[in-house]
Amino acid sequence: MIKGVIFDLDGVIVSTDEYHYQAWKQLADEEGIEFDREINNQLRGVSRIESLKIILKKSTKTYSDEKIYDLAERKNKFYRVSLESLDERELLPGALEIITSLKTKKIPMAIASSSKNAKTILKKIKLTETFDVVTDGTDVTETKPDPQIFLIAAERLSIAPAECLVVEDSEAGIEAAKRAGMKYLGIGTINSLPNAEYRVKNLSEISVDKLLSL
Ligand code: B16
Ligand code: MG
Repeated sequence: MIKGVIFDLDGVIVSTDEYHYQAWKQLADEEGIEFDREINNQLRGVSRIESLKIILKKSTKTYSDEKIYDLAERKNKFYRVSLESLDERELLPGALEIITSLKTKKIPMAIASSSKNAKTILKKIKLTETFDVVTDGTDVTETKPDPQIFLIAAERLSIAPAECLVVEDSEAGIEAAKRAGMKYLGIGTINSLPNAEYRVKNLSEISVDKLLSL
């Protein structure tokens, strides 16, 4: 029985995934590194530094740790500029309705996002007070597909992993949910989430009762 729901943020609740793409694209273009949407798909749910390491595989240059850190900072600056204009209009279809229904049913909810910008994003979309627990990239030492972030969220909710449902748009996140021993719902397509048995295109395609019976 599902007693708590753990939401990923980017790509599930809010469409900041496109902002990440644009920021990485700007960095890659400036550095002369090949980068496209297919490579971008591998970055979903993955931490900033790990994302950069995936991008740099396309470069012939060798980068020092210091340079890697500088590049990651530069990308984050581009990304944070686009976050300035973020508001509720960027909420993804069905997200607010599902969150509101779960709140009405008094189901505890958490955010488990790899992003170190998660709290800024929640403020921008006016959902800071909505979640019982917010776990983000500042709380973890391991990135998805490691289950750490979901296990911390469950512990903070005081709910056993087997009684938690994860809602995720990334392959890394689905893998992390499986490794955490949690139920999951994938947000995406057969192409973006080939390994998600339970999947919808967005949250407008599922009722709260169906979600809780997965
Ligand atoms: P930041 P999520 C993830 O958020 C994004 O999907 C991923 O593309 C990004 O690299 C990661 O956050 C780190 O974000 O650079 O803001 O710390 O999907 O786990 O909510
Ligand atoms: Mg995501």
